Amino acid sequence: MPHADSPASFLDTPTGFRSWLLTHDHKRIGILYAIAITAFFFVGGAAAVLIRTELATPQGDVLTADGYNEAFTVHGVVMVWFFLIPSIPSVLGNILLPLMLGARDLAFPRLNLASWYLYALGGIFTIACLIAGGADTGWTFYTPFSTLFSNSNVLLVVVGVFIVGFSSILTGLNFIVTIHRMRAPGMHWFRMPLFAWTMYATSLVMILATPVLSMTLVLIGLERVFGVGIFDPALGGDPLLFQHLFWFYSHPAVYIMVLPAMGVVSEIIPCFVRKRIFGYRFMIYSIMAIAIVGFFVWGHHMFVSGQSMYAGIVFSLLSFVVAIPSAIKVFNWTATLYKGSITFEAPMLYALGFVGLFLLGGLTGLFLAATALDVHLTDTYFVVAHFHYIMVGGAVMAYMGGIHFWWPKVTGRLYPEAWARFAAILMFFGFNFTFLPQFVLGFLGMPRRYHSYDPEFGLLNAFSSGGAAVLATAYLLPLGYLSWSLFYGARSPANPWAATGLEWQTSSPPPTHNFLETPRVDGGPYEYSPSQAEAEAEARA
Ligand code: HEM
Ligand SMILES: [Cu+2]
Repeated sequence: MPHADSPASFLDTPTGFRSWLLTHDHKRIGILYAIAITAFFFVGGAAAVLIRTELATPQGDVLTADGYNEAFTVHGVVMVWFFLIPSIPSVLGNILLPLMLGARDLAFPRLNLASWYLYALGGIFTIACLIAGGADTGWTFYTPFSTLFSNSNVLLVVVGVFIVGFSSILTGLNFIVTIHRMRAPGMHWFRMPLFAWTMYATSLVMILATPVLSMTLVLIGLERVFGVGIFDPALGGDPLLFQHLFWFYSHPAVYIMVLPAMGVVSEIIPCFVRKRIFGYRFMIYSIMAIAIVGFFVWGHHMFVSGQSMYAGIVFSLLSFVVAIPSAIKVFNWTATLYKGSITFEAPMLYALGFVGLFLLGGLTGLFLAATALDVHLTDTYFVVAHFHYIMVGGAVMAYMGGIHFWWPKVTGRLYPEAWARFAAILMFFGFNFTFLPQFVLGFLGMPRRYHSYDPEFGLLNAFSSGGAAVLATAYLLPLGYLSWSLFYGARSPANPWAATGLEWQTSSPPPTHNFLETPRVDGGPYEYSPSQAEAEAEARA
């Protein structure tokens, strides 16, 4: 309830540049992340524009072959490590987790600030690699290419990714301790919002898997600089070892990207349906199952690598198993809609977009998990389409939904709703326009990572590039109207959506320590009622 003597917001005090760069406030650190991550999104986006411009026609006429390799390497490295992995946890998680738990900050505020500086330092190394001329290994740094053949800039980007990994580990540690130790009185485990649960599961993956990646990157450095034989057969090493180590991290990492997205969607849907989420406990079991089983499926990236056929069969089966909890979640979101009082505000449009696109991404993942089919589809555009449906259609959609949903909470301002709905719809169409043709292209046999291609693939690629232009426009729109709303948007009440989470019980924007009095919790997280929905509908009529 905002009133005249409502406390000063975290945005207003203290003032000055230094107070931001040395802040210990989780909300301010979240905003620092948001700024850095948005910058990287546009760096990665610029590379995507280059890629799609080159692929608009079959001839390799825009970039050289090497230039193209560098473009997709920057694109992948930046989008995965500097945008998607940190995005939801570091921005929304940082800002919301303490608020949702009724805490005054994270458990280790200084460590939290250190994580941001590590992120920035890793980013500097990566940009330095770009300025030095770029690397061309792809975001996966496969050996022996990265150790024997690529140029030495690959070391700069490997160091950058190594450093940003520590940012991830420290954030995970911080979240886990916060969730264990700092929940408000009455908030027991099965009263936590699902977003907090996904932060918990994601943090576990971050601290268990990321060190494996860090170690692998160190080994690349050792081989490249000192000639220690780890991956190079001539020195007694094994190149496949790299793929095992890399995917042991990187498959769980796709759940670092998508679990938080599921958390965001689980907050948005009940709010705009005015119903409790369907199957709350099953949602939690599914979240944990995904996080755990996700550690045992990495070999599905290696079906054609020459790994043993029996290993292939086991990895295939386990990959089907990991789809079950994801399917449960899709079912539960859908069941939440059933007989709900649904309204289509912008965050809800993004959330619904997520459910549909994630479903398509997940189902095509099953195609790829079938070993016989994967021999045909691996390293084709089918794979590119598949992971973009998960990572962009899924995770980026949810991130955008979350930014809109909590924008009034963090900034104290409302954004222009009509523009926001228009951008959400444009993004959905632009996305499908770009990536749906790529399923067909891959199925017809177009391989990924070539800068020119057979003219028979021309039409579908032209579609895809056209769609990319639409999608790029859709991504620029929120940048415009959200910045506008910072200065000219109407003031938001504390709880503009009439949502139930603890974060909505404090003023918008919240005071530095979040709550004037520690909140007490005596019920579940989604106590929306049908009678409330009816009253609202009457008020609107
Ligand atoms: C957050 C958003 C995104 C993420 C996380 C992402 C991630 C990735 C990754 C990991 C790759 C693999 C790179 C490689 O081949 O090694 C890739 C490839 C690609 N991405 Fe994205 N991407 C995103 C957005 C976009 C957008 C908006 C477009 C188009 C406008 C796009 C177009 C492409 C294309 C064409 C390739 C294929 C490059 C090739 O293999 O020839 N991506 N992306
Ligand atoms: Cu995988």
